[in-house]
Amino acid sequence: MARTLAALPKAELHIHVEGTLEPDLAFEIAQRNGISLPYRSPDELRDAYDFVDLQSFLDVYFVAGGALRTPRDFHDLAWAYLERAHRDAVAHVELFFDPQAHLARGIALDEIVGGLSAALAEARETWDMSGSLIACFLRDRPAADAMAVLEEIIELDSPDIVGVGLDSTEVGYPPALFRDVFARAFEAGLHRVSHAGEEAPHTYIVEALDALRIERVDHGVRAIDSPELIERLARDGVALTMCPLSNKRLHVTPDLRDHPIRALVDQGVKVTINSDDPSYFGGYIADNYAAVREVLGLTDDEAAQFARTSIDVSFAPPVRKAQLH
Ligand code: ES4
Ligand code: ZN
Repeated sequence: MARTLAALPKAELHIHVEGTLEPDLAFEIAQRNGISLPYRSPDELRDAYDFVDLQSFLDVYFVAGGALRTPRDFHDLAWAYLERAHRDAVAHVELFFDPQAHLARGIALDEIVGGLSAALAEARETWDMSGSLIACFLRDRPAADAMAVLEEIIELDSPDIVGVGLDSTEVGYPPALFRDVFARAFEAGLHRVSHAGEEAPHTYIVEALDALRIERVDHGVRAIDSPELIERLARDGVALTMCPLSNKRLHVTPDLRDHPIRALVDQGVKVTINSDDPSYFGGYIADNYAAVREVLGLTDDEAAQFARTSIDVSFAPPVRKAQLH
């Protein structure tokens, strides 16, 4: 029996928790914290979603994220996302968060992680949804700051934090700047991922593989420009966590018919479909699956293959993966 895309059990592996902050919740949280956002209403915030590139999005994303202060805020944010993801049959999630964005406002790491972890625990109890956290470093800030945060993460020793990532402004901040940070993360037994090849060329992907020893590439759109890299990704089974609606909104691939997802899959690359910052990009994970199905003319079997791949390339323990297959 054909199952709808929203009912396929799937993992979401490229999702920034701050990017799930819907305007109404941003205002509710700002109000209870006595913070005034530089927009008069949720609608006015929504009107600012007129992005021309990654930076114009990040500017709004960090301002709205400024409403978040307390463990309860982080809990409520993650919980709203998890409830929404459950409706799209997300059975496993690896939530990105940006500790530096919040530490800079005087919030402690254990307050951020405490709130997020409480929401993950509730999702586990309520729907048997598994989940973990990936702490992302802001690549446009000094590597020494990232290293200091990494030491705090290692010290905190949260069972929920399974890995580290690299995000924010890409062009001009090549992966190798973070070589030592990722070496330390490797040594501490943390998984490693990085945004690469979203706005910067395919060479950033190669550099992230070589210098950071990443296990998955977030976005990786520009891999399509290098046959050699495509072959390497396919051979080594390094997955790409792609986000078609994000790429459309940020003008990475303005016309989804030009998205490289199909060409990469056809050449043997493991590709997953994710929502990135769904509050900002006009769709949660099933909407991203639907967009891909529509432009690429996917069959139900092909759509189901994306969902299976997402579970396969997740960092869930093998016993959990076996349950989900
Ligand atoms: C992001 Cl789409 C994207 N790219 C890079 N960094 C990010 N942080 C949140 N969303
Ligand atoms: Zn992202």
